[in-house]
Amino acid sequence: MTLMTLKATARASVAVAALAVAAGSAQAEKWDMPMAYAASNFHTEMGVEFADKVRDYTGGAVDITVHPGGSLFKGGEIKRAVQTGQAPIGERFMSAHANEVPLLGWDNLPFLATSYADNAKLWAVAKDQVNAQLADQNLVTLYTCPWPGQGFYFNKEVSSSEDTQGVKFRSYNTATATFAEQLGMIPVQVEAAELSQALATGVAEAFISSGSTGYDRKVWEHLSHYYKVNAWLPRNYVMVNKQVWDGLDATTQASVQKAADETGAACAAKSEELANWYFEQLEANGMTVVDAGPEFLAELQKIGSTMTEDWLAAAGEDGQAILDAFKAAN
Ligand code: PCA
Repeated sequence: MTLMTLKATARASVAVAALAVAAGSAQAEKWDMPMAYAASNFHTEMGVEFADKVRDYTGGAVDITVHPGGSLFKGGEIKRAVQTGQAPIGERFMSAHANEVPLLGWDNLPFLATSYADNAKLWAVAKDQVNAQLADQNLVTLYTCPWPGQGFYFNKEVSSSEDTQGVKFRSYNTATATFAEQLGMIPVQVEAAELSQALATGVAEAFISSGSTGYDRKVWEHLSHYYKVNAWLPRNYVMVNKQVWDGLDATTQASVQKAADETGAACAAKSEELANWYFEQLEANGMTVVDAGPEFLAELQKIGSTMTEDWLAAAGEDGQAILDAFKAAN
């Protein structure tokens, strides 16, 4: 170590000590953070990076431990755990909660915002209302991060809904269950963490997702075809219990938010960077990865318009306002 770096390190330690003193004798906040997806998934890796940044920027005052893959709470339990304070912080797929709070399906609208840039624009116009509704749920949103575009996995070639009749389909929220039904499929909701098992046991034989989840779950062991549709880019969000958040002083809140803003931006960039790489991995493992054919796509688009209408009916004026603002921004 050079004298310069020694000095810098010493200064940094003093700064950390000073912060600890400034925070009085308050104990470091130790937060367990349940996350829903695989440890090796980019969302989770970014969650770990977020925890590191928070530790750094708060001078150790907030110390987050990430628990991936639904290991602490299952994906479907994470939001409730954070709402009720069983976990101070957590991460989950936002549109999974659209059955309770319809507005949270804002990112699940087929063929509306299919590029990362458009998805960012859509979030920009949806953010305030979505966050307000989450605040009503006792949650403070720290950052969100998009998955790559959604397409269909099957164990055979599919060119139209003639091929999908009676297929057992793994859905991840109410909207995708409806989507499946309109294609004559039989939906069953399964967590990403349990997807490999569902495919292995025949509980499901098709699903909608990104290349990312197919890769994480090694679905080439069970399925043969991926149809790129890029129907939407749904987001995960990292949320904190409101009382826990309100218990932090303003400086600590600002430091955590800075870490969150940086992580949200880095995570979206990572998602975009990996989107095609995932397809390459599916192909390298023997899957056929192609664009959905014109007949299938036309059917999906038709069903997509119904899904948007259903969402608007459920989300009401707030939903319409988001759509209008998005269109005005384009
Ligand atoms: N993967 C998650 C949500 C969206 C995605 O791409 C899943 O399939 O559960």
